[in-house]
Amino acid sequence: MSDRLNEDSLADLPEGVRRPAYDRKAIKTGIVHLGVGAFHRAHQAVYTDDVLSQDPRWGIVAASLRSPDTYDALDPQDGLYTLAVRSQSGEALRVIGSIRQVIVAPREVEQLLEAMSAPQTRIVTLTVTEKGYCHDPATGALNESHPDIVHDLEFHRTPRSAPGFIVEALRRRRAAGVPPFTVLTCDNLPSNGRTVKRVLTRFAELVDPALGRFVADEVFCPSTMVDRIVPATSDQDRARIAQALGATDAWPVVTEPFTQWVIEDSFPQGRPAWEAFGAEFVADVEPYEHMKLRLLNGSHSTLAYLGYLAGYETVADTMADPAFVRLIQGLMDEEVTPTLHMPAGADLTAYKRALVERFRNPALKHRTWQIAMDGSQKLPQRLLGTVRDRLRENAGIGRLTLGVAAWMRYITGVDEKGAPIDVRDPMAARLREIADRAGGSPEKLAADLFSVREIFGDDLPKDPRFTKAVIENLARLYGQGAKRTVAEFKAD
Ligand code: CS2
Repeated sequence: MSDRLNEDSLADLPEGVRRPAYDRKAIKTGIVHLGVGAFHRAHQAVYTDDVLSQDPRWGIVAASLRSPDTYDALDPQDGLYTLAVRSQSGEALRVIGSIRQVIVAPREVEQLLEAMSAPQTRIVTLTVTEKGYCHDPATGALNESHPDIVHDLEFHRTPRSAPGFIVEALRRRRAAGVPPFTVLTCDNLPSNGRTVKRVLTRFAELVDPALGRFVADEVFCPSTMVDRIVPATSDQDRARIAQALGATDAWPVVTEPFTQWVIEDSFPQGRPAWEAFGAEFVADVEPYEHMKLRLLNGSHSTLAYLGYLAGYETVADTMADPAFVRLIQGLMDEEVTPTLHMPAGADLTAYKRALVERFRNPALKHRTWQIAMDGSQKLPQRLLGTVRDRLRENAGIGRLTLGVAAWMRYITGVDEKGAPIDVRDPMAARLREIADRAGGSPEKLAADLFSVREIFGDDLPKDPRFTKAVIENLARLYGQGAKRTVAEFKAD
């Protein structure tokens, strides 16, 4: 047996390992994906792997927009990798075959553009994280001074950014008389389809006004809600999975049993029948998106900042503390749920109950530090939109503002014991400068952070109900630490 997972070793895998139920050689490329991280490989690539057993048109060419790491892992494996679904009752392994090829965009610009421009490519999917859209998180507009956008507008034939690649490929298709692909964003952005459409249209308009009109009129960007918890793969995972496979997989992905995908059904060029494998097609994704971003991601970020500060390494560790469970349940029930407007039949109580169980899953080592990344890009849709809705109703925001305050305490870059925090955020340098200037004063730290318009907009800093609550919570975090603040938390 080969010691590496690949086409040759597939047949020798142990019986319990599920593998592609189709002939990989017969597959065509129908989808180009940008951002081939763990999330894509545990979510869209899995639904598509299922579809390929019925319809060979939808193979994926996946690109990394930055590092060659995934290529280095998957290329020697013929694109194959293991999906490990973990719960308390064990681990199920499945080899996924839907990714036909991995491209490293920075060194293969032309190859990626060719794949995107090919007539048989009908859909371009994206998981490039919030910051990959090069937009202003508070307004959702293209950030025209973003260095990658400045570069891509000047050299639009050799782009670097996701919007740059998409618009250049659309330009080529239009020039060649090939209909545009559908752009399917699978990131946790508010109204993600509309946001990506706005960003692409503006970018295209800056390249050429006629191209801008073309994007506005003819490119479809359905919104989606995607959900599956996918922690970063650890070396322990690699070793355990290699043992079970009897072959090495350089980059398996580890996830939970739960998975959900809600998609707006507007694909004029056709689409895979993902609904045959659990995806839901609906007319309006927004209620589901609010439910997920506000309940799941809002809780996640709150748990991540507070849990990290309290010394908890993972979400499951944080959820083993009953005071944190109480806080999160209160956040969901009292402060988030009243802002949601779900279609008839949606069972929020069951959804929230399942969420608490998912967060508790001890088989997933989802680090609080991982979720804490990129807070400047996440806060607006996870917590601040809910805050705005609550303020409009003059309703309580005690827990929401504790989450915001915990983020502020976290980005100071020094934890409660005086040890450094490795803050990863596209705004890290600016945030750190603000924190250093504040010199440990919660009032000054909060006031200066409120002035970061890209996060808080123009309205929230002017609302004393919001600013006062954040400052009070921040003062508590400084004064008594996160663990005690959560243990003694009382909503007003
Ligand atoms: C997490 C999400 O890292 C994060 O910020 O909140 O990636 C979360 O695990 C997914 O959205 C779950 O669907």
